[in-house]
Amino acid sequence: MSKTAARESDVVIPDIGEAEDVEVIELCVAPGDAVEVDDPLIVIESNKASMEVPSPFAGTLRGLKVVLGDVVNAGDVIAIIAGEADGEAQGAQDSADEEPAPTMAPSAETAAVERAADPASPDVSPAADRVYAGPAVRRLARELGADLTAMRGSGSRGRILKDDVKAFVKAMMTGGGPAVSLPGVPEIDFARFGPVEEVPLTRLERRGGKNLYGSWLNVVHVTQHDEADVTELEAFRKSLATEGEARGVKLTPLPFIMKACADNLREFPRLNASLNAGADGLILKRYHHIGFAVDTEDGLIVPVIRDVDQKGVWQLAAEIAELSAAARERKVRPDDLRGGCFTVSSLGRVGGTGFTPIVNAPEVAILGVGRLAMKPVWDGLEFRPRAVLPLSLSYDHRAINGAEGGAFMVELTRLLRDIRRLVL
Ligand code: CAO
Repeated sequence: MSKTAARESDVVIPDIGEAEDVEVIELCVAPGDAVEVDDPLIVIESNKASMEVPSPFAGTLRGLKVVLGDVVNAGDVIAIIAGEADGEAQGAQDSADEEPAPTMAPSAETAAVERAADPASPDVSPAADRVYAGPAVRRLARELGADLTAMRGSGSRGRILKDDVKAFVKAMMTGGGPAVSLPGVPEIDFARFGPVEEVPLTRLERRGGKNLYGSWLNVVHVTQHDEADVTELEAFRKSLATEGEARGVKLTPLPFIMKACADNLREFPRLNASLNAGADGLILKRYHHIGFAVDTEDGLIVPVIRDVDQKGVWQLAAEIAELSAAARERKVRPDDLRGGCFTVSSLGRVGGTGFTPIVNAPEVAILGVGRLAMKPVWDGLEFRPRAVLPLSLSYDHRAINGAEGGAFMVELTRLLRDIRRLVL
């Protein structure tokens, strides 16, 4: 076997001028990769500039001796390459046991490629650090506000080229995607810190997550909290328990809440609306279909009850029971999941005194219901035990201003305090 074939050589950081303690900001290759002479191995960055450290010879990368964030200096070993290296390789230090260790060629000849650091434009996100692109391409992407992690590179081994950035930006400009890039979240190998188990999300959870993410990014959320004194409502509801048994319908607070919401939406039509496509007008709906969140084994489903304002509480209770059973058995019809104007998300049976529900876009408002509790309430003369229901209204601030959101809540709590008002 020839010596050169079996040779393993260290690659070291070449002369980098006066720079010291520079950070490794990108790993361009992984162990097992075939590398050619001048292929970038890592990218390092000082206060003033960043540069690629190219491979001084061709071969197979045996391993990297640095990780992202490491601080390195000239002469530090960064990688081991096996293959076609010979004794004249520049920037390499032989590590094969039987070979003498050649010194590093100090390097005016280094092919390190510099780019100016741009203090006004902080560097790419941790996710972007993992993309395979050179400094010039990174700079171009930064200048154009393009997200390198969202691009596919057309260069060798998926390397992102300037043309890829330009094509990506062109696609964005012509409606192919979002006009701004979003910062990513660092990917972490949690197994480094302790035992972990990965479980897949269900299809329903993935779809729901996508909708929630869309709402989170597009809706200008405000959440307003209030409490309704439902002492009388609860007494009335409990008084109907025997009748409910006879009817085969279980009466929980939810149908009363939905009924009160529908009634209130008639008074506050801007909460029963959607923004138009240009977000410069409101589509007011003259119907009052209300969705309610159902917690199923596979994730959340939101069936919609039609014309809630025109139905009685018994009928609403029966439809809630029917639709939530269908949702849990995954038998709900697609039509029962469409057409909602407003959503109620009740965590009453679970607990909690308030939460910030995410608007079920393109609706503009959602009511979160907490667990009712007995509380001492001051009636002007003394504290009295009252059944108090926590409510949280989230809405799209582009469609609804705070005064209107507040007024909706005041009126809703008034209706729930005295549900006789629902017949007025
Ligand atoms: N405070 C206190 N108790 C409440 C309550 C409240 N706000 N709301 C309901 N309860 C009680 C009910 O009266 C019932 O009591 P009993 O068993 O003693 O009769 C019990 O909690 C269970 O009620 P339920 O859940 O069967 O019925 P519901 O009409 O309140 O709700 C449904 C139906 C489908 C909405 C509910 O089962 C559900 O899935 N909720 C979860 C929704 C969810 O996960 N939302 C979060 C989404 S993230 O935005």
